[in-house]
Amino acid sequence: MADATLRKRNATKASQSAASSNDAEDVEVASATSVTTGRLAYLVFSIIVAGFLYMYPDVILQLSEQWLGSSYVESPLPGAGDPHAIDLSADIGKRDAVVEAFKHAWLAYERDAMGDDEYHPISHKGSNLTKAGGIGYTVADSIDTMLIMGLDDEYQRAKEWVATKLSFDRDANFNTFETTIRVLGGLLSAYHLSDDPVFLEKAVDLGDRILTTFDTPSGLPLTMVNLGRRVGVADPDYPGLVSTAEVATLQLEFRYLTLLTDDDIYWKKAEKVMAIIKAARMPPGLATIFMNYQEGRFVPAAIRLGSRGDSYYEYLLKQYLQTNRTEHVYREMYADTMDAIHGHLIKTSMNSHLTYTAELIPERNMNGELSWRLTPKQDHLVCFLGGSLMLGAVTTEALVDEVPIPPKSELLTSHGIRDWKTGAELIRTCMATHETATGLAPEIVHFRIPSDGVDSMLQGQAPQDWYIKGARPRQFPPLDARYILRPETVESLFLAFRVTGDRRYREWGWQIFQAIEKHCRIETGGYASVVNVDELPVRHEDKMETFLMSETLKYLYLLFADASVLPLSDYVFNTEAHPFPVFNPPIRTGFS
Ligand code: DMJ
Repeated sequence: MADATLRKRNATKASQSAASSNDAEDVEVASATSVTTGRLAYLVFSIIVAGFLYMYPDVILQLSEQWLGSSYVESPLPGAGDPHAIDLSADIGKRDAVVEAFKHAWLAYERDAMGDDEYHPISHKGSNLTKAGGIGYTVADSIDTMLIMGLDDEYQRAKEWVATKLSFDRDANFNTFETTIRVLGGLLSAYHLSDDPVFLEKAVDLGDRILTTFDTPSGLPLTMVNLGRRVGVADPDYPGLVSTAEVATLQLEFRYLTLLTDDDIYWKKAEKVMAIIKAARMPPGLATIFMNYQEGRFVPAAIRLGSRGDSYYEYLLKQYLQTNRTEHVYREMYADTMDAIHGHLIKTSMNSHLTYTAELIPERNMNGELSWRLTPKQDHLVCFLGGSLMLGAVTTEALVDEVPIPPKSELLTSHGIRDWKTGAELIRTCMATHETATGLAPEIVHFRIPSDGVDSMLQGQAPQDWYIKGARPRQFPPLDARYILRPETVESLFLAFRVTGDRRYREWGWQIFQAIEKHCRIETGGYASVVNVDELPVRHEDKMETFLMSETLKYLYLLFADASVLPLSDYVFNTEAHPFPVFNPPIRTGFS
């Protein structure tokens, strides 16, 4: 109504001025015509430019970058450090301290439990995953770290064990995903780094046994494999289901196996999973953590970057990088996914504005209608994402082939800048979760939201930004309070350091290393998990996870090593930190 009145008043005013001067009107009409023509041309031009910008923003940015050249004002990326102070050379003292830690872990294992799947450093014992005997879970997972660190004596003994004792002829059920990422991945990396055929022989034997898990109506692999009987086995705890991360984190390993054997069966089975996921996706980019393996579709379940989701996201990027950025389908899937994550899951905490990823939990009302509840919970597992986003920004969203170190914002697309910022902020958040009594981060944190009730529960002692759910003074700590020697934060620090050269990431990595040394190191040998990161003196759990030697100490070593060791331009790391070389695909690949 107000608008109509206003328009009417303007029209009256215009007709009044027109009636008062006809000569002037002609002139004005003539000039109005030329103004109208000019405006129309301008409008059409603007629409074309806007349309082009909308469709090809990166081309425009690239052209302007080339045109403006070095005179273009460089804007620094947050978290990229000072471009004049980068130093990618080794910090020898710290690097060697990590080697010493690795030896402390390995030699204790070798002394007490050589060949057993797992190690218990307090009781000085080993154990196997099943009664049928070990499958080299710890040995295979550790060999490439020895090769990278130059520990030749340890390597020779481990290789001898693989050559003479390792057998997969075990009539028992093993987790498909864990066996692939730790044992198959470890053997493949060991083969690449040593060129010793024994590792490839064992890898092919294991790969062939795992291949049987893909024999399902959809092609999604089953959760377990009976290695001795060569048959896939469904998970009785989740009938009809497989977890998304588990089926979508076998691809780097199986594709590399095809490259090494010239047998494309491994590639095809692994790629089929990705095609199923692409076709089955819910709103673009979103994936729940469970799929139905009969029908190859997602089922209502949590959506998160943490457990059962994490490495699905990691491998989207890494599949694109593994084949030298030639398979654009993965770049597109990755881009959709990062958009969805930013649209639905990235949040900031109430007080210090820490960036974190929330989870979406499905709920049904009385009428069976589905809705999604946002939960401010973040697993430590999510801490891989910070470094991964920064790496993704400078590879999938780069406007030039090789982005310099540190990158300039002008060389990234707007999505690249977004991902970079989120990545750098997520690392800051993961470091904030290390602000505990031990300096170690808990397994799971919750971020504060107004309705969490924590203020009244902890009367006056409520934390500002995050807390460990269920932790109460003088009570047995919840599982969320543990630190089990996980690598994800140091993995991100390694990636962030490699793409920035900013020594702050090394300083943070050193802090974490020192906390591990202080609270997890067992004097008689090995390292143990901590039951509560907020309790001093610490209580240990008698277990040294295999990923301490394959991931945590490897990433720490690489963080302090010269950046020419396993450069990110030539290598992708599987989710257990086993490096595979980047290659051009040997067969026609990709799906749409
Ligand atoms: C590792 O086995 C792998 O990194 C996996 O993707 C997630 N969990 C552990 C380490 O925390």
